[in-house]
Amino acid sequence: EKIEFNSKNYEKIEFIYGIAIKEIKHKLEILKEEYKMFYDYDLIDHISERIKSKESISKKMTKKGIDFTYSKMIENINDIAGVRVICPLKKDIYTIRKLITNLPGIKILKEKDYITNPKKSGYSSYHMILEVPVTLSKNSVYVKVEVQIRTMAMDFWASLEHKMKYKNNKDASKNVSKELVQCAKIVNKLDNKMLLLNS
Ligand code: 0O2
Repeated sequence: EKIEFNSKNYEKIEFIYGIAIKEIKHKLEILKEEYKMFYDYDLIDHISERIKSKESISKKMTKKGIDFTYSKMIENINDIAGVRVICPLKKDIYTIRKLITNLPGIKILKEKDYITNPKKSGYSSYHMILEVPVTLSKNSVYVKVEVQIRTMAMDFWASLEHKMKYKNNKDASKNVSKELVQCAKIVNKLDNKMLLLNS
């Protein structure tokens, strides 16, 4: 059935995704504090979150050629809820990934390693699609959350590139894209150097 994309319905969906974000963010914050307290180590610099706007979701669904129903949205759009974990060093990414994998009750649906295989744009990050259990008064549901893990340097690149290009409908010039790929390579060199200096 085709459900109308009215804001009241979407508010309820947003509410559930919001709880899933809180659940996973809380667990990550505990790990951040534990590393600081017990190992005197800053594993995580900071964590940010966002819920995708309905405009952004419908744009993505149109692009993927999926017509809009709530069930199709929930099934096909993996990043309605997004959590970003920013860490100092490249090796921290894999530590965080492992810690997330070991979280009881959390299922891993999909992983994409754009660290080992950066995107053509130069984009580098580790993506995980999780299923987080949300307990409500009458039932429990699994909610998908996309976690993006990246270094501070990768985050610097991604936020600037996003502003300059990614969200822009008109394609950025070929030259700018090429320069951004070069910048991503420099960022990668910087991350590797910082890793060496810290070991
Ligand atoms: P926004 O504004 O961040 O929400 P999937 O169905 O999951 O297989 P999807 O969602 O295209 O397909 O997966 P992908 O490419 O692994 O991850 C998409 C998200 O990663 C994007 O979300 C961005 O946050 C980020 N991302 C991917 N490629 C790039 C890139 O080249 N540059 C930057 N800056 N970020 C990138 P959204 O929904 O596109 O945007």
